[in-house]
Amino acid sequence: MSELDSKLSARIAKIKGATLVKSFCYSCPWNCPTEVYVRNNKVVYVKGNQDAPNNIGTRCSKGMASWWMTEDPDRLKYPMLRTNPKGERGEFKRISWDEAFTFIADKLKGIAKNYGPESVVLTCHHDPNTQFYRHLLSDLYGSPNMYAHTSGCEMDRRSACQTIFGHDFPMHDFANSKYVILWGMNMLGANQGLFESRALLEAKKRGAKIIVVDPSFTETAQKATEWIPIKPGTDGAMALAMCHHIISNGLQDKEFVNTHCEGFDGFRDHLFDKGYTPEWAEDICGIKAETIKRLARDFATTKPSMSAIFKGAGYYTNGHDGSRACYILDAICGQVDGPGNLHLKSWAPLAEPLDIPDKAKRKPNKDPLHVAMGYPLAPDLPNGQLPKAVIEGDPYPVKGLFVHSTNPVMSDPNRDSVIEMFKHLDLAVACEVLMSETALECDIVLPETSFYEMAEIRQGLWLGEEAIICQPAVAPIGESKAPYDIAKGIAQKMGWAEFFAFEHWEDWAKTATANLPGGLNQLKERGFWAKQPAFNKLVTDGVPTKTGKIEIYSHKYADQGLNPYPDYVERSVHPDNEFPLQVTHSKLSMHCNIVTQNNPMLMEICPENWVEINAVDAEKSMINDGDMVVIESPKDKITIRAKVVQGLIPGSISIRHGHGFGHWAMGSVAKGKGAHSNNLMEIHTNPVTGANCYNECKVRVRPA
Ligand SMILES: Nc1nc2c(c(=O)[nH]1)N[C@H]1C(S)=C(S)[C@@H](COP(=O)(O)OP(=O)(O)OC[C@H]3O[C@@H](n4cnc5c(=O)[nH]c(N)nc54)[C@H](O)[C@@H]3O)O[C@H]1N2
Ligand SMILES: Nc1nc2c(c(=O)[nH]1)N[C@H]1C(S)=C(S)[C@@H](COP(=O)(O)OP(=O)(O)OC[C@H]3O[C@@H](n4cnc5c(=O)[nH]c(N)nc54)[C@H](O)[C@@H]3O)O[C@H]1N2
Ligand code: SF4
Ligand SMILES: [Mo]
Repeated sequence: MSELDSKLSARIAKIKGATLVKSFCYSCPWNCPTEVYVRNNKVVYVKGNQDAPNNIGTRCSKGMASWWMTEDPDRLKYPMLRTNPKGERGEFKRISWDEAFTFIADKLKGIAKNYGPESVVLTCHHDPNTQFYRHLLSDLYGSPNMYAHTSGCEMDRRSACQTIFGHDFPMHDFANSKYVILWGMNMLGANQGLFESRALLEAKKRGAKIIVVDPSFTETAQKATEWIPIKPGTDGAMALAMCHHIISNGLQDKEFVNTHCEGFDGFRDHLFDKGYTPEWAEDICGIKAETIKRLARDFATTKPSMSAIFKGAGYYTNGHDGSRACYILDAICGQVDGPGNLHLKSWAPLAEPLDIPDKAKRKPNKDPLHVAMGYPLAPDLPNGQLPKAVIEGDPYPVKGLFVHSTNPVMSDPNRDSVIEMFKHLDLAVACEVLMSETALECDIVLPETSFYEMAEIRQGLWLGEEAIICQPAVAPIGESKAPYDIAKGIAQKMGWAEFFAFEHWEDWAKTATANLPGGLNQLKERGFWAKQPAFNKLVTDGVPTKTGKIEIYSHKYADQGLNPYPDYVERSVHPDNEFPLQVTHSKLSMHCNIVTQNNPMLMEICPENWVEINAVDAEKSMINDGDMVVIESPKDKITIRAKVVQGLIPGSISIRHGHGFGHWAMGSVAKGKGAHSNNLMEIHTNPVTGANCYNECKVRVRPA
């Protein structure tokens, strides 16, 4: 028996007599279906759900270590009310749930009376378990301002995808692809669906070409066929030049374009009129015209192929058109929604968990904030603009904020302005598992159950239609409550008890799964429900855009007086003599965002974040590998460890995001580890999509 086998046997022996609960992980947004083994109210083992197509029995290191959530002594255990003025470091006293619900309901009533219900905003990260707060604050209370976190994430590509394909969130069929271009997607470092990472590597083994366009020689670039070290913020120029070369050589898929696309001829004229040639793009992107031409030809002639983008290339003020150009490559080559392409996934037939009758719903009197702020095409709240709205009451007063599983003090740009914002709110509620930096700025902190302690049903992020379930495996820590029970408690104090009548999670879960084949029972038993992906369905049936076609010419843009075709304009911030380096950001493979840094196992492997700096720039600044360095922007400075690397485009640095600041205020493992970069930057918001432009930042670096 190998050492590995014997370890596994020992583990299995340990779980003998344990109960198996089918659930899913949300240590990151990819939600792998999971088997949780529980004995005596303790999680004794976790593994991926063997039958689920998302991860086929596996979990990543973050998922494997996530059981710590159920034992972390720093978890919030009871509701807490602030006792000192905002602006000072938060001090809190323990209160009962009844007091917490009364406090919140009274404040909500006051805000509605004085400013209107539109003045209450909800933001969240792990979006779907927020649905009960949405039922409460939107359907019943009447606020149109129910938002997620997308402006910090893939807002530009989401906007591009909505605009061109009428789809929110495409997946990638790497398994069947022969040629893949990844624009700033580090699939093997910051993993997205585990099946996608695996399929990418298997495609490569089969002989598929993987091209990684990224200023950094990422984990994915290291395994790719070719790394294209592009200058930051110039992907749009390269993608437009590729389109130019494809079209001027007649390599586009003429039949596909004629049948399924709107505005091809105008796009061709636009490219030719503007002179978006490979020669034009060469200096802008730092990529030889010959290389751009070769990639364009290979992409157009090797089928099936895929041009895929996520958030990396979108952290600039020109990210909206850059993302559109990357997807138009797919469109003109007919590489959409077929096997091996960008996949316009269909969604499982899940219903809302609460059935609130229309006559009980309150209609808002004001536009949602993103529209009122001047970003009608934004797929989500331009959250970089939220502090201004709160502080100045512009475009209208914002007085209440619910932050649910999101930590804007750490995650949004310009920490100072986020902290300042909290002073101007009448009601700031944190729904959290730990005392985050944001919770510390709030009036009231509500302890939520972790995903090991609560139920949830949501869409699975696999290629085919998929529903997944999270089931309570262990008892809640302390007095923590699930979102349904918290929303219900507030609803009761508001006089809306009848709409939150369910006693057990299975009751609302039955409503949510009423149309799902096999219903709740089968979902509980298997942990997921999935249907094989249907290829070409959306494209042949017509995509949900205004014209029913793939819109290379964007009617949405034209209707707003914007150029319906993507253009290339330079990003906003450029390094200069005083601040000679361009900031870029990337994630840590052993952590997820601001979620895992109080986990002692992951912190043992990766106790701090760091900055990567090219050897040429490091030598100029007399920085050695492993040194502590000071990064200074015009706004602030941080001290962080440096890694000197060859694989990063000179003139830029790459800051790994996740640690730092007070992190977390009461998290004894995380506290004080690493550095937080989000106060280096001023707020730059993409003018169309409302995305945060974290990389619009110039700095200088010196030894600490
Ligand atoms: N291990 C781990 N996994 C995660 C997460 C995590 O924190 N850790 N977070 C999860 C979340 S919320 C997300 S959104 C995804 C993120 O998944 P990714 O977007 O793949 O992750 P990042 O590391 O942020 O990668 C961004 C890349 O963009 C590159 N980049 C920067 N500027 C440019 C540019 O101008 N052009 C191009 N082409 N590239 C550029 C950066 O160098 C970096 O490699 O990962 C998810 N999974
Ligand atoms: N500089 C820089 N900034 C970035 C990024 C970057 O690469 N660089 N990445 C951006 C991206 S892609 C994203 S998606 C955002 C993410 O930023 P956020 O929206 O802040 O989301 P997370 O960091 O995933 O989660 C934050 C909070 O969720 C809490 N939490 C964890 N699990 C639970 C739970 O089960 N219930 C509840 N109620 N709370 C929970 C954690 O304690 C933590 O405080 O950050 C963005 N900010
Ligand atoms: S990829 Fe995300 S959801 Fe899957 S196991 Fe890892 S942390 Fe959990
Ligand atoms: Mo993200």
